[in-house]
Amino acid sequence: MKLELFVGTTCPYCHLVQKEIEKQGRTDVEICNIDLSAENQKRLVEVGGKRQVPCLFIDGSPLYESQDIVKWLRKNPQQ
Ligand SMILES: N[C@@H](CCC(=O)N[C@@H](CS)C(=O)NCC(=O)O)C(=O)O
Repeated sequence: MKLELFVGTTCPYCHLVQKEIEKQGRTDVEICNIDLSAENQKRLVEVGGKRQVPCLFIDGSPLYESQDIVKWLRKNPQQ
């Protein structure tokens, strides 16, 4: 399963999700920063339909909302 987390550098909701990833010790989530890459920002808007971060792409399907992302990460631990 391919996991990509779109984040912003100063976004507190993103930091919360990234903390959960650290806490779980996950190495299967690629971080895509939209402030550092115009390409990441373009892909987020094209696929997700909005520029809001955080957004987790699960095999290319976007999941918005930090609490929903944390819930999903807890339900789907790294294999
Ligand atoms: N309820 C959302 C709030 C996310 C949010 O407000 N993100 C801000 C950055 S801190 C954002 O992306 N704002 C730009 C936008 O919504 O287009 C969550 O918990 O994920």
